[in-house]
Amino acid sequence: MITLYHCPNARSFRVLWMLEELGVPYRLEMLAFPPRVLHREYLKINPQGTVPLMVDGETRMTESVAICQYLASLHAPTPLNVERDEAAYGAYLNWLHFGEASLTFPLTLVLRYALLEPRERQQPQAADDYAQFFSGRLRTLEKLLEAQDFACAGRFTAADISIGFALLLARVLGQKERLGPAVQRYWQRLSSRAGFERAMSVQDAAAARAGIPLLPPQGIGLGARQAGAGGGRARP
Ligand SMILES: N[C@@H](CCC(=O)N[C@@H](CS)C(=O)NCC(=O)O)C(=O)O
Repeated sequence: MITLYHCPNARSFRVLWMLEELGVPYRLEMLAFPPRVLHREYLKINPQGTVPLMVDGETRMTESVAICQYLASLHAPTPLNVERDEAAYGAYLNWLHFGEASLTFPLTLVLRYALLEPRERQQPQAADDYAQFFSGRLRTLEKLLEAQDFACAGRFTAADISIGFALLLARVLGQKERLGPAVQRYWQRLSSRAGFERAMSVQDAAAARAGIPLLPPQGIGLGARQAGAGGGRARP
């Protein structure tokens, strides 16, 4: 059975949502964020200290979008996957990766420099610049969603899960005003899905059982003092 290591509202939520949409059985290991600071023993199974970590037999994966792509193709045929012979195959891969590389990346700098770092290391200017960078990246999505309901293929796919997580993170970080009207309508479509609601309930119940807060802690720091094997000041 698949094991998923997950922190509340972290990128591992993409995988949790994907598993719920697919109806695949899994075991959830809930960790407090950031795990490399709050769960030092986790570094033994994932030296990077990040979530997600998904273990499926001999397969171990730590990239949330790659895991979604893996699960979609492994469980094909499923509407969540876009097959190589579909016209939207290229668009599917593009939007899958856009969700992480273009949309989530700037938000992680907002998270770090507006929230996670101790007050003396916070950088409001950098946080604001990257929040604006996020707005710029949203323009492409706004235009796309003025013309269609989902990212590609005329249906809900793993690409929407990838993008949907970035929108969730934006909301957690107080950036929801940056979403234009078409993106807001898209968010409503995604977050009212039964699969999304199940994933949220599973997450919230597991966090409550483990006494783990749903919001990232303020000022905990990801700097050199607490850094694990993959950490240090150079990490974004
Ligand atoms: N590109 C990776 C990034 C993984 C990642 O950085 N996850 C964050 C949570 S959203 C994390 O665990 N951060 C804790 C840390 O860097 O110590 C993915 O998409 O899964």
